[in-house]
Amino acid sequence: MKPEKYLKNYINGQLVPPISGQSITLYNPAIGEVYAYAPDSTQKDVNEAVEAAEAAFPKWSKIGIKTRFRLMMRLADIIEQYLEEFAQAETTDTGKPITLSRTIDIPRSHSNLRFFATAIAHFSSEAHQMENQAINYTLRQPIGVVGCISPWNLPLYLFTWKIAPALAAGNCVVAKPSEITPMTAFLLSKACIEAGIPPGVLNIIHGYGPIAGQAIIEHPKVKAISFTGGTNTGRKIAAIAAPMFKKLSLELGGKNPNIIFADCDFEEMMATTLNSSFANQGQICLCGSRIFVEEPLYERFKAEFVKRTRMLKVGDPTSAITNLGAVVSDLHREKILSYVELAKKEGGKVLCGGEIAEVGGKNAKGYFLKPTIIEGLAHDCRTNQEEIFGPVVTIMPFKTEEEVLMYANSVEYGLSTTIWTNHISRANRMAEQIHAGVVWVNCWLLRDLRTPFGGMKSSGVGREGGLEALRFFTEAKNVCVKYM
Ligand code: TXE
Repeated sequence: MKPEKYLKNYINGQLVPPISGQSITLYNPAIGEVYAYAPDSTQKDVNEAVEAAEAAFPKWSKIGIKTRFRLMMRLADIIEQYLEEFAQAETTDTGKPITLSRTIDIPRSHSNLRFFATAIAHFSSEAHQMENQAINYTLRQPIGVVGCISPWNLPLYLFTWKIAPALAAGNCVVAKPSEITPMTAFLLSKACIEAGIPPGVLNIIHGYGPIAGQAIIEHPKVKAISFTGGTNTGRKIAAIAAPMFKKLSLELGGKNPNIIFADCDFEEMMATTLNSSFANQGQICLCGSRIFVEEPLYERFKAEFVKRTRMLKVGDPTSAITNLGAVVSDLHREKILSYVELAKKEGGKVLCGGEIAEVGGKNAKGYFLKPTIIEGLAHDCRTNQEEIFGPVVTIMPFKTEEEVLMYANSVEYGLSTTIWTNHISRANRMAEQIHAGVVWVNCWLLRDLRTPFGGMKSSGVGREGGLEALRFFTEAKNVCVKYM
């Protein structure tokens, strides 16, 4: 299960080069150098993948839950067996600390497959009786060929999060990982071959979003799209897919509030807040990037948070003691730094970080940034309204629940929120009024795969996770039988 220098598409059970013969250059963000090449696929490759998926669908959709379960569990076992190879590949591709790849990204990927392989066996549909007249029962049938498109921040984790429910429900899939981080999706292709996944059931196309990604969205035979990525991309995808009446699940950006009341468990909150601010270099759509602290706690929080942030180790992601690795690309680092400049112009004071982290040796040319805390900004300035998607957070004091609720809900996004308090009624009151699809009380990123997951407002449309994902990847058909 070794990474290769020249990645291939996985179509109809075969590893094949792109028809164009062109490739995309892949950089190791922690080294700042080219290390591999991915296929620069076009509509022609997508057409072949859709054709293969369409041909595989009749058999796969009728093969039976037990067989689908067995094959998906085998695929999960292979990922687990090669966990170290997958983890190393993920870290090379993304710049994230190896500890994260080993303990979160890859374990969650095989869990996704196991979870949905099992969930489908517990999936049921409804029946509605019309007294003395008729019985309605609802069939939940696989849709056919579906498209799954995922981003670069949690590559295999999010790729499998979409593919697993689609396959478990009996669909055939054409999937595209991010062109910035395609290596573990390529390894997944090899794992599929080893697991004996029937040809055409899963097809993995590599390529640029506006070319290969868009070809998947536009293809008339792709009936449903599950997408995670930027809000602007989601908007473009919706504009193409809506007039074709495709089913859409969009998991987009976030600008999540972290609301800290003075009565919280300080130690637990501090340790988790460091994590929710800077895990994966702040490149998780669920990171809490706006931190609101109740006034009596503000100064104590600020002093401790800055002190602990300064102690975080930025550096070689292959080292087990690194807290923050590299951000995903040079371009992305520029974008993040431009927001720090904007924050200063808007009157913000940089309490720590705000600049490139100089990491020497083999990492001298890598894309590192110091974790950054900014204070003194209004809740409605651009820095506090737009998604930065890096290791940058703002801190702001508040006096009342009403005030902080207004701040929290003032953005266009509505993905997740964290609330820190030991006051149970307040936690429930806040949770009810907050604009977010996911609310954590006294914790962060504690995920039960059975729960609905997704955002409101510009953070997306639809919910993934558990039965929601299985509902999304099936077509409901009601059958009404009259009593005679
Ligand atoms: O994402 P894109 P990018 C946010 C974050 C980041 C910004 C842009 O703020 O800075 O989005 O990141 C494919 N048709 N998030 O540019 O472009 C693309 O190839 C079909 C939040 O990397 O949205 C990739 O596979 N597909 C986020 C996927 O979409 C298209 C995670 C995501 O890429 C396409 C990542 C098109 N026209 C970034 N254009 C989260 N919510 O977790 C692109 N793609």
